Amino acid sequence: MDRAAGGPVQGNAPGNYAYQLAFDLTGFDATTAVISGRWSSDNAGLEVRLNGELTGIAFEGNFAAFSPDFEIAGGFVEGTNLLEFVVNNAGDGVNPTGFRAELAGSVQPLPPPGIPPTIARQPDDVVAAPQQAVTLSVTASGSRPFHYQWRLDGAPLAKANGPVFTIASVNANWVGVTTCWCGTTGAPSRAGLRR
Ligand SMILES: [Ca+2]
Repeated sequence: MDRAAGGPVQGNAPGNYAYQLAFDLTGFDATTAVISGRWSSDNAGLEVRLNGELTGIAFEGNFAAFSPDFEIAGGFVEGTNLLEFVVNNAGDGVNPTGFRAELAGSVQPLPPPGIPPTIARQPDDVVAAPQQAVTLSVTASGSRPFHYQWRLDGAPLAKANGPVFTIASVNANWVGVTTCWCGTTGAPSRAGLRR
């Protein structure tokens, strides 16, 4: 790691490195997964990504000391997940880099068969301007598999069969949806989920 007397500088080229951890949540309820931990790196810890999405976690990089504790409590999927720590190795030439992390995780097993699906997390209320993009989402719980159907004033919408529904450009035709999601707490469940 250090320059040997008269020898070459050892280490790695400058640039960004992604330290990857893959794990399989098959058989587990990914909506209940949580990873907590702390990390440090040489040099700056630029970002932490879960399944390609930024988590908002970064650390300035001080290899002698760990970051404050962080927690990732969303963004997990059933099946294979990929957690990535992106570390920059600074400088103009080859020099040492490093990464260290302490992680702990928890997840609940999938429910047994026979538990009817319910919406565990309702869509957030949305107030949108014309031509704005709107994304609505629900989190379901209960036995798998889930079958989703988003509806507008009771009428099923085409190609709206997942937990996330995006309207690319809101116009007057979507007022029913807007009304629905801005309504009382119980209203959104009308439109969410069927089995
Ligand atoms: Ca370095």
